[in-house]
Amino acid sequence: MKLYYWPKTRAFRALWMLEEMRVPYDLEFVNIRAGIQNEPAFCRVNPMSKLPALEDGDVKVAESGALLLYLTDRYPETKLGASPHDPLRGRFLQWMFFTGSCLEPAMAERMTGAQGNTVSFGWGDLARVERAIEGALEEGPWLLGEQFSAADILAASTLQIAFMAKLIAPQGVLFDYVERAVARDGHERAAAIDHREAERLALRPHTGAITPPAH
Ligand SMILES: N[C@@H](CCC(=O)N[C@@H](CS)C(=O)NCC(=O)O)C(=O)O
Repeated sequence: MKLYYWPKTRAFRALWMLEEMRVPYDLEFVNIRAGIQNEPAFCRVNPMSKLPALEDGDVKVAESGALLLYLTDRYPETKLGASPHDPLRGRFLQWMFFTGSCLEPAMAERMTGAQGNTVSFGWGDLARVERAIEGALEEGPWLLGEQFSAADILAASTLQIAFMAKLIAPQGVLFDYVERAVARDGHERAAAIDHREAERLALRPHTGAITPPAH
């Protein structure tokens, strides 16, 4: 299994997921600063020319929510999802879609300072998005209650960016949630890899499509 990756990008979500699952994978480095994502070879993997993307045998999947969902179905024994017969499946799918369709656009809107129409815009606004996540966290430490899932990887890694970008004040239920998530071993392993590769690639910023990882 091959993860198309570049450090300090949304590919971190997939890296975190793979480290939580502890399944074998290879990193395929796509230098988005050098425009390698626009080369035809990578466009065949993701027509949007964006990271992350995954290749698993004949399967190609991009869009971080879809990619993480693919992995939960592929490796159900890692228990980072909810199977179609699990009563949590509905809520699981809801939160898997939530980051890309509500949290991220609401953050982007807040970043631009634009005043949106909260009724017709699918994400409402950032305050509504925050309330929705806070409400879910009343039931337990994670979005599905006691069970940590891929949906938490998507939401927590994105909220972390919201705190760093000062879009949300770093306090309260959401901040505690992110702190819990990033304290997990899987996150620590992924963060160490991301940091190592960022350092290594900063030394050679004009590398090409494929850069072997450091061993
Ligand atoms: N909706 C996509 C967004 C992915 C995305 O925007 N990735 C950025 C890096 S954080 C990227 O690859 N940008 C390269 C480009 O747009 O050319 C997802 O969730 O996977």
